[in-house]
Amino acid sequence: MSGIRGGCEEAEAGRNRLRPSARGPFRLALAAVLLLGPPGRARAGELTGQVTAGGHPVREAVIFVDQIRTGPSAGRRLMDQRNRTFIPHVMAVQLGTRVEFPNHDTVFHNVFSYREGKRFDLGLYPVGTMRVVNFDQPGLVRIFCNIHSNMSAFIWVLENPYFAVTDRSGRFRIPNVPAGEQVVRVWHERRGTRRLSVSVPREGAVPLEIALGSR
Ligand SMILES: [Cu+2]
Repeated sequence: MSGIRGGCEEAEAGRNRLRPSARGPFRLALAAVLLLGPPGRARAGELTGQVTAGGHPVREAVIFVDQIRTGPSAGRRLMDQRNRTFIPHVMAVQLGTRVEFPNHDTVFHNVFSYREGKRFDLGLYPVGTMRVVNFDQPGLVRIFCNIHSNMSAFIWVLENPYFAVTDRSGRFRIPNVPAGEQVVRVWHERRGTRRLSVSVPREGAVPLEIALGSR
């Protein structure tokens, strides 16, 4: 928005030099298009690619743009409990997102997080009911169940919306990343982390092939 405003001021200045005429508004619009590109198109690129380890695709890796803070989200997401498993196992959310933890299982669970990031303990709650957590602190949250020690999940709470979790084939796509030099971080539960510097163009996609440790 501010970029477009700035462009109009430049176009206005140009118009003054060109002498006002009946075609002024058209020239102004043309100048704005030449300066800024078509209206509504942000100065942002897209990160796409694949995360691999030892030549194999890595699913459930989190890719995110670091060091950009946008406002918090008012969004809601869901982490289900079925068959003594958290679904999904890995999630990334924007700061301020409320995550629902419904119990759709046949047994009680007691969901908690006690280490870094958001800490909470939802207590025991019956099948068919739900608890909600507001993720209002950035960072990685490790989630467990007090009753079932093999249950675990991870939620990355991020300060901007530029993130993705890789799919089954290790692929990801992050649209609308602000142009410029950006720090991109990659995390996987067992394959470790990577940190890259990526030059994001004002338009178009940057293909990334990211290899993690093959342990
Ligand atoms: Cu449980």
